[in-house]
This record gives sequence, structure tokens and C-alpha cells, in this order.
Amino acid sequence: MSLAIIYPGYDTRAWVAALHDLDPALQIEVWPEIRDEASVEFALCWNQPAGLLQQFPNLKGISSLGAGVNHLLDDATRPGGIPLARLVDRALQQSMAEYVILGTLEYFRQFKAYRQQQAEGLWRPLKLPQRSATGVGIMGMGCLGTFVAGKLHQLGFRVSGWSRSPRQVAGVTLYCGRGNLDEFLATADILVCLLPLTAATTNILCARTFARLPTGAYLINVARGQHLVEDDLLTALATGQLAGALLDVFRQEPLPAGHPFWAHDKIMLTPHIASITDPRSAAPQVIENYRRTLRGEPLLNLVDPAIGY
Ligand code: NDP
Ligand code: OXD
Repeated sequence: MSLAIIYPGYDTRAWVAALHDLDPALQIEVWPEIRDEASVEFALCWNQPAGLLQQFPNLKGISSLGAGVNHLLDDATRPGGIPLARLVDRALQQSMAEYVILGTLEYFRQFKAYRQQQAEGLWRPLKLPQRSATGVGIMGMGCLGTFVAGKLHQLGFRVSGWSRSPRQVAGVTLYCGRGNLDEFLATADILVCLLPLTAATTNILCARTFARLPTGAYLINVARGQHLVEDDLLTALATGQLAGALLDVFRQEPLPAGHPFWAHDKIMLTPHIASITDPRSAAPQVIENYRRTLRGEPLLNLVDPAIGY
């Protein structure tokens, strides 16, 4: 029996080392050099090639290598009925909070304007908006959204969140369901997308959504590129409905050369690095899920394919 790591294009040595530190006897196969397909009972996957999972006749459990699972749920060749887990990890939360706080403060403290002023040799203090009057709205109040919301609340921002089912988070005003979406959006001077990609959330960052934000709002998308209707963003930036955007994820990754986002002066972009899984931090839950799989026990952080996350 073995665990297969499927992580095309990435160096998997840190994962192998982190897993072996916890269990030196663990048999690990690393794609594409799988030696014994029949031995693979658990697969740890990120952007697995189509058809690959079907090659493991004894596969009994699958884990995403990240928090998101759309690469697995969208894989029509994934064998059905095999439990699917995702990562829920403190280091992922911490790193995502750093990114969103940085983006929020960069916008809130008007650093773009100061960079411009520096380039022009201008010494001109700008009026600072009130932190408690600045609303940060977080779409998706799961593991990451809730953690990020708490940190922003500690910084003194007025924080609201939007989820599918009712929730309570200290210091955060919660809205749930489509029926309350517009009310939520009206609170968000800065809108952060931390939703999973599902049929219900695809294209949710669209003209209709932007129109319901306060004029001149700022967008931070750290979820998935397919949440965003790119042309609608370009229009909202051109009309001033949105003041700017920080984007970490894109419909096509890497973002193709010549894409209008690259050179847009109101867009700051990063190459899907908002929060990267740290193997040392995440390995214990992978080992635990591998062992649970062998024992036939329910996995930790199980995904419900019917709801898509
Ligand atoms: P969770 O599954 O823990 O949370 C998802 C949240 O979204 C929940 O609050 C859920 O509501 C809410 N939600 C889902 N569908 C809807 C809907 N239709 N309407 C309203 N709310 C909805 O996910 P995580 O917080 O762990 O991760 C979120 C996403 O972040 C991942 O799926 C991934 O795509 C992305 N990500 C990006 C990274 C990056 O580096 N850019 C790194 C890690 C993750 P409810 O609470 O009611 O269930
Ligand atoms: C994730 C990601 O889902 O890195 O973990 O996007």
C-alpha cells in the first residue's frame, strides 16, 4: 500500500520529506514516476492530469493538496464514490490573512498614490479615511474567510461576511444566502472573495455585484479566477465603480502574455501565491487521512461533492 503525490510542475521533495518525518516507513509514489499503480490507496493531488486517478485500481481516498477542490470535482475522470478531503490548515489561514491584510492596508493607506507622488517628487500628506467607517466584506466565511475576518476586525475595520448558511463570528456582521447578498455588498468598501468555486459561485464577481458595492470600492480576489467576469471588472474600473483590484487568481493560469490585466494601472496582480500550502504544517492531516483510509474510517475535512466544497 502506498500514498501517491500528484503535483505536476512542482518540486515534491518537501512533501516527501515532511511525510517521511512523520512516518519513515510510509511508501510514497511520486507522479510521473509511479512504480506500482496497484499499490496506491491514497492520492494527494493538485491539478492531476485527466484520467490519471483511474489508473489506480485500489484507490480508496483522495486529498487535495490545497484548500480548494475544484480541480478534483471538475475532473470527470475521477473515480466516483471515493472519499475526498481538502486541507484545513493554520499556516494556510495565517498566510491568507497576511495577504488580505496587506492588500487592504495598501489600498486603505493609499500607498499607490504615495508611490505616484514619490515618482513626481511630491511631499503631500493625504487625508486618511476612518478605519471604523471602512467596510471590508468577505464573501465566503469558511476556514479562511473567518480567520481573515477576525484579523481585520482586530485591526479596527468594520467587517461583514457572507456565507451560504447562517453563522456567528465575533465582531463580524454576517449575511447569508442570495436573498441577503445585496445588503452585504452595500457594506463592502473593500470586497474580498474567499468563496469555493462551485456552480453557484462561478462568475459571481460580475457587473451586477459591482453595481451594488459603494462607488469606488476595491476588489481583492484570492479565491478562483472563474469567480470573476473579467470584462465586467475592466468596465467597472473604467467607469470608476471600482477604484482598483488586487487579483491572485485567474481564469487561465499562468495569466497569458498580453492579457489586459498585466499592464492595467488599477490592477495589482500576483501569481496565485496568496496562501501556499506548507508541507510541514499540512502533512499531519494527510498522514491521518491516509491512516483513516486504510482503516476504513471517515476522513477529516471531508468534501461534499453534492454542494461542491
Ligand atoms: P471553506 O469551504 O472552509 O469555506 C467556504 C465558505 O464559502 C463557507 O463560508 C461557505 O458557506 C461559503 N459559500 C460556499 N458557497 C456559497 C454560496 N453559494 N453562497 C454564499 N456562501 C457560500 O473554504 P476555505 O475558506 O478553506 O477556502 C475558500 C477558497 O479559497 C478555496 O475553495 C480556494 O478556492 C481558495 N483558496 C485560494 C488560495 C490562494 O492562494 N489564492 C489558497 C487557499 C484557498 P457556509 O459557511 O454556509 O458553508
Ligand atoms: C488552494 C489554493 O486552494 O492554493 O489551497 O488555491
